[in-house]
Amino acid sequence: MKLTTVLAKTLAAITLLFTTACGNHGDHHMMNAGETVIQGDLTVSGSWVRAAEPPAKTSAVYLTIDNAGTEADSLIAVSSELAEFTEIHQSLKEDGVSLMRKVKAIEVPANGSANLEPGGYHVMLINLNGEIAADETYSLTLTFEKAGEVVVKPLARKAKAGGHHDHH
Ligand SMILES: [Cu+2]
Repeated sequence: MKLTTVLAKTLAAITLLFTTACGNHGDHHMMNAGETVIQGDLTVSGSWVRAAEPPAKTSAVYLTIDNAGTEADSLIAVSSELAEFTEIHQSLKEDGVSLMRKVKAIEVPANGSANLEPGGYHVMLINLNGEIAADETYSLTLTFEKAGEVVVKPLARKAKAGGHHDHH
C-alpha cells in the first residue's frame, strides 16, 4: 500500500477518535472502546472486553474489523495474557436455547466487515488470570491469515444490565 494511503487512513482514524471522544460525555459511556488500529487493509475498531471479577472465570471481547482490500482475510487465532485459553466463538440459538460453539476462523470479506458483538461472534476468554476492571484497557493479539498479527487494546466495560445472557 502507498504511504499516502496509510497516512490518509491514519488521519481518518485520528479524526474519528477525536469525534468519538468529544461525543462521549454524559451517559454514552457504552460507546467507549479501545483505540482504532489500522494494519494494511484492515481497521479494527470498537474493541471492548466485558468487565469481570472473581469468581467469574470467563469473559468475552467484542470488536469490528473492516477490510478495505480487494481480497478477503480471516481472523484465525487470538491470544491474550488475560486468560489461560482464548478461543473464537459464535453464539447461536437452537430450539430457543442460547449456546455457543468454537469456530476455526471469522472471514472478513473484501470491501466488507466482520462484527464481533454480543449474541454473535466473540473472542472467548476462558480461565481468567485475574480481574478485568471496568475502564481499564487490556491487550489482545489478533492473528489474520493475510495481515498477520494485529495488537488491539480493548477497553473493559460492564455488560449492559438486562441485555446480556451469560452462556456459562
Ligand atoms: Cu463464547
